[in-house]
This record gives sequence, C-alpha cells and structure tokens, in this order.
Amino acid sequence: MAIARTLTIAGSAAQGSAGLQADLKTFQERGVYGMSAITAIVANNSRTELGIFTQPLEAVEAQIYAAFEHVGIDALKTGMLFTKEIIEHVTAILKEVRADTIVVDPVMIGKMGSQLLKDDAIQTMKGVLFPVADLITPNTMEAAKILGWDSIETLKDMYRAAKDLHQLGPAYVLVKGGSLADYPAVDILFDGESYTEYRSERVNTIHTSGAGCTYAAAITAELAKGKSIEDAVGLAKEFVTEAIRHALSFERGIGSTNHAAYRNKNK
Ligand code: PXL
Repeated sequence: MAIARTLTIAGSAAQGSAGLQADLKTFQERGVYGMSAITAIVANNSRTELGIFTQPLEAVEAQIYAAFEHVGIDALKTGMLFTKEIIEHVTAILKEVRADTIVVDPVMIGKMGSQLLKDDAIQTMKGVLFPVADLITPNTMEAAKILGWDSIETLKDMYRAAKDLHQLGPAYVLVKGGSLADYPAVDILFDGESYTEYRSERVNTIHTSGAGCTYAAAITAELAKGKSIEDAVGLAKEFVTEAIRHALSFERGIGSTNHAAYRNKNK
C-alpha cells in the first residue's frame, strides 16, 4: 500500500505536547507515515537545571539519511534547530539529497519559555535555510524578531511582514496571527504575488502548547499527500483550531493541544 511519507527534523519535547511528539501524532492523525530526526532533547523540569540536550551533528545527520535512504520523503518539516551549526548542517544535507517540499517552522521560544533557537542562529536561519524552504510559518513574535522589528500588532503589520519575509527566499510565507489581541485568529499566506487570509474564531484557553508544531505538521502531511499549499494550510488551520478547542489541561500550568481532536469533529 502506498502511503505518503513525512519527516520532522525537530526537538524532542519530553512532556509530549510539542516538538517531534506533536509532529508524529499529527502525522498519524492525518494518515501519513511519520519519521523523526532529533536535534535536541528538551526536558525542562524542577529537579535539574539541565533542560536541553543538544544532539551531535553526526547524530542529526545519521537520522536524516536513515529516513531518506530506507523510506524516502514526500514532505518534511523543520522545528527546533537550536544552533547555527545544526541549521547549516541540516541545510547542506537537504540540498545534497535534493529534498523538496520543505516546511520551515522557525521555532524560537516554547510556550513554557524555553529558548529553542540561540540568538546567534537567527541570521543563519534567515540566510541559509529560508532560501530552500517551500513555506515558512512564523508567528507574529518570530516574524518581528526575524525582521528586526519591535513588534507586529495589526493585520496591516502582518501583511507587510509576509511581504518582507518573502524577500528572504522561501516560496511561501505564512504569518500566524493567533496572538494578536484584537482579532480572531487570522493567518496570512503570501506567495510573492497574492495573499490568502485564513480565519478561525479565537479559542479562549491557555493550553496551547504545541499549537505551532501541530499546525506546521498538519500542513506538511497534506503537502506529502499532494495538496496545494493553499489547501494544505486551510485544512491544517481547521485541524489546529480543533486541537486548541479541545485542549488538554492536566491541571498544572500550560496544557497541551489535543492532536486527536479533529478526527471527532464531524461525528
Ligand atoms: O512549541 C515549540 C516547541 C518546539 N519544539 C520543542 C519544544 C517546544 C516547546 O516546548 O519543546 C522541542
């Protein structure tokens, strides 16, 4: 049986809501075959100061080759890449294996506040990785940081940001406006010529850990199955909105997006 194949190159989020755990759960929910290459293990907890365990470049490289050689890839996404060395190495491999359909989620800060991209790696992400991306998916905070702006506060700012980010080389830019206070959750897709707006109602919850990862993973899954970027984003927006609407609280701090919620949507 032929099945679409996806890879996430990302961090492990030990608590299960975000990172490659979110990606693999989402891949499974969307009916594609999921694989992972771990860049770093994130395990923040109260017992030890050590929360992030970066993997050696050789380990990252070996995992990516394993996915390409043993299975093959229809679409892949990157999440937490953490260091400029990892970004450079991953980009070189993706060029060498001629990967296409690359979704870059420029993950910077986790919902629990962990720094998931070093400050000196932002330039590398912009200059080296963005030009090979088919789609980049920054939220407004990430978009502002990448562009060197103070902040993005309005829909108009989001349109300008999408345009400026497109200049950095990705085929498509999706600026996610979920954190803009005065609007429903509006996201803007730009392909260099035209803009598409995606809207959903704002869900009032703090339990959104993993939302960005889940959104980008759902897009990647739909692209692997052959959907256009416009349609993949539309489906993924519904998928992540449902995951936020039915978020899981666990009654301690910020809870998880519910990666399995969408399957019950129309039941
Ligand atoms: O949600 C962003 C994110 C991405 N990747 C990893 C994470 C997190 C948030 O905690 O841990 C590995």
